[in-house]
Amino acid sequence: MENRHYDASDITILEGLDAVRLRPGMYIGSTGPKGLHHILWEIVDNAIDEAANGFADKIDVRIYKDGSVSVEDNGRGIPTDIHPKTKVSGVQVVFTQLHAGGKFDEHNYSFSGGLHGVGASVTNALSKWLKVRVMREGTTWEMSFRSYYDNTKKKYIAGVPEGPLVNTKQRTKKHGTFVHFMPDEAVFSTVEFSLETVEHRLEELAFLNRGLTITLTDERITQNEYEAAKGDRAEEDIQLDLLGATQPYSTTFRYDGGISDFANFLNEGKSKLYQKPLYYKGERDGILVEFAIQHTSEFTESLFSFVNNIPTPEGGFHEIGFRGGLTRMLNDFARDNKFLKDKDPNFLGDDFREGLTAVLSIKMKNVQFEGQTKTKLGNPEAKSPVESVTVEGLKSLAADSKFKRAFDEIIKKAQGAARVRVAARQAKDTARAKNSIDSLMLVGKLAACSGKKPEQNELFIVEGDSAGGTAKQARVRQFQSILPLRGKPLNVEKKRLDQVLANEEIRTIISALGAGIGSDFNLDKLNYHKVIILSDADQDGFHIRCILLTFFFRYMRPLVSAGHVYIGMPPLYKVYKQNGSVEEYAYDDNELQEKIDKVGRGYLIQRYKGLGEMSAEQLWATTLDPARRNLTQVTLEDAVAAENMITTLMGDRVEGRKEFLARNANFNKQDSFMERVKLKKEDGNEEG
Ligand code: 28G
Repeated sequence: MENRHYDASDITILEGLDAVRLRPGMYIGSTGPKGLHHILWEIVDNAIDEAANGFADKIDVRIYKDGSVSVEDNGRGIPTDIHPKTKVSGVQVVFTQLHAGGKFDEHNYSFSGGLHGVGASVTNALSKWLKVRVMREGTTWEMSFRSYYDNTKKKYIAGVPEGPLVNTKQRTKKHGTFVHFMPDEAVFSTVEFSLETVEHRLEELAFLNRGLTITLTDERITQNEYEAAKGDRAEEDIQLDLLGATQPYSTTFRYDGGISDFANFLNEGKSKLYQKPLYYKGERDGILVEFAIQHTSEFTESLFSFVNNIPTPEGGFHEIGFRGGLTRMLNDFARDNKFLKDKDPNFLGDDFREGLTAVLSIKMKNVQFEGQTKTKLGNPEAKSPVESVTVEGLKSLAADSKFKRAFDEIIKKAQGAARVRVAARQAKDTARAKNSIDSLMLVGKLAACSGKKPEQNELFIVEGDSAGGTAKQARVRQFQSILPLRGKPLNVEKKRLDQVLANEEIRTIISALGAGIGSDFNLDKLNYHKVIILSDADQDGFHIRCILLTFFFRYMRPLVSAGHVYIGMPPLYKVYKQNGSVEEYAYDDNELQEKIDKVGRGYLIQRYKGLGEMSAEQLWATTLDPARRNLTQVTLEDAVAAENMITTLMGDRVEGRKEFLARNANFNKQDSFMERVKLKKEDGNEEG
């Protein structure tokens, strides 16, 4: 290899880089794909710092066909003058001195920690070559570095300048820094940058640095190839796109809403309790705290936290402070606004975090990362400032009339969560207190099967005591359980869902299923792998079905998503001959004509107004017998549709309700709403 070092005195400086080369893992964690990307993040971090300090607003990242990568910013450009102490240029210092990157002058906000911020010199040390171009004061400066095996010394020499920083005299109006490097394949197990990883991280950085424009270009693939691989554009369209066939894949990220946009992005496609995320930025004891929160109608909490732009999925003291602040402020708010009466206990933090999507980004010095993957903030001093800023921020937001509704929605959601929590505990207590009269009563209603294999067991939830009684006679005891629901216990129009939860039959369902409820719901404990709703084909039956689906959707969602819920379809008509020689069942009006034709002359029709009118034999033949029945598996979308029904039906919007009832007035048609939302047939029950 060529070894035209321009100055022997550099060798002392370079010894640091040789150490990096000798033990890369000490500086970048590993020499696998993570380490490879790490040397890119080092360079990107420097560009981000320049932007965070207000000197750059654009960063371009490019992956080349040969596998090299470049980063360019439009900042001030790394200083080119000779450093009086070291007698070399600022550029050379940045790329050859360990820890020269990241933390420059005292005045700016520059934070780093852990393996991050080890500096651009580490990237240089682990690259085959690295080229820098600085555009400053109207001219262009260049310098390049190289790593090679020294045959006489029998070792690698890392990041050696190929010459001093030179002014190319190339005049330019641009300003900024351009760094282009080739990861050394002798160091890394793979030198192939992952477009997905790079793209994901750059988008994250664009969210975290509001207003910053970040572009990514990957010359290894064309625009068309990318889109074909993603599959979000029609194949024909892609083929016709001539420009896209030649242009390298390129994308631009810029979020003027910063982490508020991030929260919105994370909630895309979900139903939100309020549209504009609650955003605040503040500072306490030298710690910058920024958060954006938005609640959805879902149940899971997702908190995305960052320290100095580094994700902290393992959490840490900043998250503890944030959660504490959220709980404290919202409980205060609930009490001040009479959502909580004097005698009421506080909400739990969990109640406020149901359906919460939050982005928390803090900046602080001397970070200590801990945990399995070193992504947990270990600085205890971060907790209290984050908590204070969170409380102060939420207070100021709540005082703003624009956000009043959002806070009300949050509290209402917490009330729901608290009710479920209490109901879940009650259900648990009920299950535990096996001998209590209460539980005996609950069990009394349930005609439980004798078999003990949940995979084989079926629970029929049957509308009405009389149909329930028939079903008990008709069932196969070994694997079919019957739970009758009283005629009108679920007056769903009048009752809010929380009241429904207090309902005895619902509690019976919870204890019969045995898998808990809400966040405690555990599919592994489920007693029945088929939960079959059997209701009449009239308005009441329709309501009961909706409320049950809504209940399952809200409080036992995994039950629905795992496909355990079914709708049993009793027939609407029996077509038969007086002498009993033929009997055919029709499940809708079309089928009725078919069956009439089939039975032929002298047919009679019986129309079933409800399940209660069927005999045990008929119910068995049409609805219970696995070989003959007509079961429809409920999908998550069906449950969503059912929930929408309930919200429309039970909400204050009378027009919505009228409209809905008008549209669905034809209850003869078994499935006026189920028809619109595609239902999957039970396995092995192919009849359409
Ligand atoms: C494009 C890829 C990565 C950078 C700057 C700008 C300055 C700077 C960077 O200073 C401090 C002082 C001398 C070594 C600072 C410019 C003050 C005034 C800067 C980057 C340390 C480094 N004017 N932009 N470093 N020196 N962008 N982008 O790396 O001793 S690094």
